[in-house]
Parts: sequence; structure tokens; C-alpha cells
Amino acid sequence: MKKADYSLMYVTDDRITDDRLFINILEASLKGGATIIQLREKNLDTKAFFRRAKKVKCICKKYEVPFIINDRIDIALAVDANGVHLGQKDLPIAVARKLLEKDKIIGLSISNIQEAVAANHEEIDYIGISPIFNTVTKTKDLERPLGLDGFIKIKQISTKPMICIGGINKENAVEIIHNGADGIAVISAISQARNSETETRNLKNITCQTGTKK
Ligand code: TZP
Ligand code: MG
Repeated sequence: MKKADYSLMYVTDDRITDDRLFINILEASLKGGATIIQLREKNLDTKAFFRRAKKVKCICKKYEVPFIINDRIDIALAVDANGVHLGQKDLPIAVARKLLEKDKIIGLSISNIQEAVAANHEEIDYIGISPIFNTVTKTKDLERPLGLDGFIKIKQISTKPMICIGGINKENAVEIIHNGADGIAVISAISQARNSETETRNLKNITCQTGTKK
């Protein structure tokens, strides 16, 4: 069941430690039309993560955009987030589903056909397919880029809504959407842009205007 518009996910950039800048970029992404926010923090301790999550929730509520938490089901429960994004090494989906209410979003990262096939049998709301292109933003546990061809192969066998991530920007987003992705997830294209709001709007226009081959 679709619980959100997955067309443009802004995944927050954990390299931005300055709180005010972090919030400014988040808000710019929302003004530009991000349809869902994923709070991703790999370095914050639990209390700092929790505090940031509360702030993000408050801002997302203002824009009526859902927000989900990367990895940490405990933080998602603590702040009553709209869901979680889990990796292959995180808690099993069945356990996450038991812990979270039915209406919460659960996304799962997959990087190959085998994982995509297994994901078809899980109670998840979308798969995050990664990495599509080269990225320097994530270094740990990163597989070889799938490229457009790899994505298309996964699309042929997957029954889940598909969000593509990894090195996506306004130059290459068109081909991803055109080939049937339900959405794109980006970090740098928004967080490192000179104008994050404009860049988000550019990406949003691509996700809205591109006719898909679905
Ligand atoms: N998962 C797979 S690739 C990636 C994550 C979190 C990083 C995406 O960052 P960018 O800057 O959009 O390439
Ligand atoms: Mg993870």
C-alpha cells in the first residue's frame, strides 16, 4: 500500500554538522518540493539524533511532508516518525513491522537481483535501489553501481515501489524516471547545491514531467 508520494526523497546529509545550516537546507528542500524526507545520521549519538529528529519532525509537519528515519527504529518510535528506512544488515523487516504501527512506512535498501526478489516477499512499502551511479557520499557497505541497466533488470522482477539512490542529479534523473522509477532519493544534489531550493525544484519538475515507460 502506498502511504506517501515517493517521487522526490531528500535524504539529509550527515556531513552537515552545523544545526542552523542543516535546518536551512532541509527547509529549502521542502520549499522546493521534496515529497518525503529521510533523516540519515551515521555519526550522532542517540541523544543528539533524537533532538535532531524532533526538529525535523516539527519542520516536516509544517510542510505536511512525511519524514522517516534511517536505520534507527528506536528513534522513529521515540519521535513518532512516519517510518523507517532499513538496510540489509538492520533488524529484519518482520520485526520492524511488529514494532511499528501498520500505517508506518518501511523502506528497504537492495543492491542486487537476489535482494530484490527477497524484498518482494516482505511487508515493505518501497525498495531503495542503490547505488545507481557513482557516489562519494556513502562509502561503507556500498556495492558497485548498478547503472541504468542494472536498475532496469531489477525493475523487471520487483513488485514494490522503487526509489533509486546514488549519484542522482538533474542531469541523470530523467533516464531513471523515464525508465519507470517511482522516485529518486538524493543527498548531494540538494545538500551541496548553491541553491538547494532551486535544485530541489529542478528535480521535482523532472519527476513530475517525465513520462514513464511503466
Ligand atoms: N545509499 C546508497 S548511495 C547513498 C546512500 C545513502 C548516498 C547517496 O548520496 P548522493 O550524494 O545522492 O550520491
Ligand atoms: Mg542502513
